[in-house]
Amino acid sequence: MNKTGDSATTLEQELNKLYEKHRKTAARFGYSYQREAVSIGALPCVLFMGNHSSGKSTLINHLLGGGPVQDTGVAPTDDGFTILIYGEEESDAVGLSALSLLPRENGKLTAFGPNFLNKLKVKVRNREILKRVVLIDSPGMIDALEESIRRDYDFFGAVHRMAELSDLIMLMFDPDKPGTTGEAIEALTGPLVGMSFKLRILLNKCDLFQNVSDYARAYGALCWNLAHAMPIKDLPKIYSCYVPQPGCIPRIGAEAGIDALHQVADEIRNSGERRTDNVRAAAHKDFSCLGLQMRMILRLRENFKGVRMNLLFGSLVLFLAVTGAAYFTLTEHFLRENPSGFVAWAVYLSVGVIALLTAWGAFLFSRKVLCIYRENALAHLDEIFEKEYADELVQETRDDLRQYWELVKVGIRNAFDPSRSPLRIPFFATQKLQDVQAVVKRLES
Ligand SMILES: Nc1nc2c(ncn2[C@@H]2O[C@H](COP(=O)(O)OP(=O)(O)O)[C@@H](O)[C@H]2O)c(=O)[nH]1
Ligand SMILES: [Mg+2]
Repeated sequence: MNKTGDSATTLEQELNKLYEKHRKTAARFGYSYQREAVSIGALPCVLFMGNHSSGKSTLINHLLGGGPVQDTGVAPTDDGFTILIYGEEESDAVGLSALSLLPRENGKLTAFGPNFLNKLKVKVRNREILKRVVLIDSPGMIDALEESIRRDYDFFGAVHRMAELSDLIMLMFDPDKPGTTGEAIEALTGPLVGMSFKLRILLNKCDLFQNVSDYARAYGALCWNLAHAMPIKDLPKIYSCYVPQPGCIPRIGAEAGIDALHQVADEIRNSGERRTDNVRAAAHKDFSCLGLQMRMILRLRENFKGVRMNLLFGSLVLFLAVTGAAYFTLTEHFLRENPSGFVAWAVYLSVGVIALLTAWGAFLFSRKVLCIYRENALAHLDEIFEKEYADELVQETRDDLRQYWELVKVGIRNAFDPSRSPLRIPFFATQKLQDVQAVVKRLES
C-alpha cells in the first residue's frame, strides 16, 4: 500500500478507536452513531441517484465496460438499491446474504427492515473499475403524485444512510424532468442536506436536445429547481453529458457532452482520494451531533433541576407554614387551659395529619408542575436551542449547527421520556461533554 494508503488506514484506525471509546457515552445520552465504525481500507462508494429513466443504470454499465450488468429501460426497472462490488468469481446476492458481502460500516442498513433488505442486491463482478470503487445504483425517484408507485420502506431514510456511506453522489436529471420530480427535490431538502460537498449534478441525455434554446430551457429549469431545493449559495457543479446510444446522433454539443462524460468518469475513478476526507467529515458530523445532543440534554437537565429546586423550596416553605399555622392555631385554641390528656393527643394527631396531607399535596403539585414544565420544554426545544447556541448561531460559518440540530432533536425527546417520573431526572456527566467537544476540535484541526 502506498504512503497515502498508509495514512488513510491510520486515520481509519484512529477514528474507530474514537467511536469505540465514546460508544458508552453515546448510548448513555441516547445517541446512535450515523456510522457505526469505519471499515479499514474499504473502497470509496459512488451513489447514483435521480428520477427513473434519467440514465443511472446506463451510465453504470458504461463505466463497467463489457456486457451490461444493470437492466435499463424507460419503464421503472428497480425499486431497491443495487451495490456493485469487485470479485473474481461473479455472483449475485439479495437481502441478508447481500449485506454480508459488504464492509461492516453498512451493518446499520438492517434497520430499514425486511422490505428494504429483500430488495437490496449485491452484484459481484470482475470489472476493472470495481477494483477502485463501489458503485451503488438506486431506485428511480418518482413523483409523489404517481400514486401507483409506492415505497414499502423508508426510502428517504435509506437514501440518507446510503449517501452518508458514499464518497461521491451523482444526482442525475434528464431533459424530460429537469428537477421537477417530487422525490428528487425532496431528497435535496431532506436526506441530502449538508452533503453538497460530495454531490455532483448531471444533466444527462444531452444528445436528445434539438437545439440550443431547448438545452437552455432545460438547464435553466434545472438551476431554478435546484436553487429552490438547496439552501446554499453556490450550486454544485453541473455536468451536461450523455452516454452515446445506438441510433442517437446529438444535434448540439456532441463533443462537450462526451468531454463532460469523461470528467464524470475520471472523478468516479479517482473518488478514492475523497474517501479519507469523507470519513473524517462523517466522524466530525457524528461527534458534533453527539456533542450537540449532550449539551442540550445537560442544558435541559439544568433547567429541570432549577425548577425542581424552586419547587422543593416552595414546598418546604408551604409545609412549614401550614404545619406551623396548624400547630399554633390548634394548641392556642384547645390546649391553652389543659395542655394534656386526650385533647392534646387529638391535637398533635391532627397537626401530624395536616403535615402529612400538606407534604403529599406539595409532592403531587410539584410533580404536576414539573410534568407541565417538561412538556412545555420539549414542545419548545427549538427556542431552547436558539438560546443555548445564540453565540455560535450568529456566526455565518455555523450553518451546520441547524442541520445537526434537526438530526438530534428526536434523541433529546427520547432522553426525557415522558413515561418516567419527572422528579427523577436522568443523570448525565458534564465531563463527558468536554471529552466529546475535544474530539470535535481534534477532527477540525
Ligand atoms: N439518448 C440517450 N438515451 C439514454 C441515455 N442514457 C440512458 N438512455 C436511455 O434511457 C432509458 C433509461 O435508462 P436507464 O439507464 O434504465 O435509466 P435509470 O432508470 O435511471 O436507470 C434507456 O432506454 C436508455 O437507453 C443518454 O445519455 N442518451
Ligand atoms: Mg436503473
